[in-house]
Amino acid sequence: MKNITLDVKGMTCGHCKGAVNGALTELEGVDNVEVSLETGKVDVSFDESKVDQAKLKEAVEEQGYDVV
Ligand code: 9UX
Repeated sequence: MKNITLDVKGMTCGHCKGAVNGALTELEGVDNVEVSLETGKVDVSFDESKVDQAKLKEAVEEQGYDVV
């Protein structure tokens, strides 16, 4: 299991948080997601044999947010 933190721009309300959380959680191999609206940080723990950082970034971007 690997832990990373994505720096996400543009999340300001609870729906943003839910959208990002849901998009990541539904990915195969994602174990845990923690979204902070205050800091824009999204902690993700995932199985490296099933998913990678690029996929996680893509899933967040598909929801309409920029990942730094
Ligand atoms: Mo809330 Mo987020 O109205 O893009 S869903 S700010």
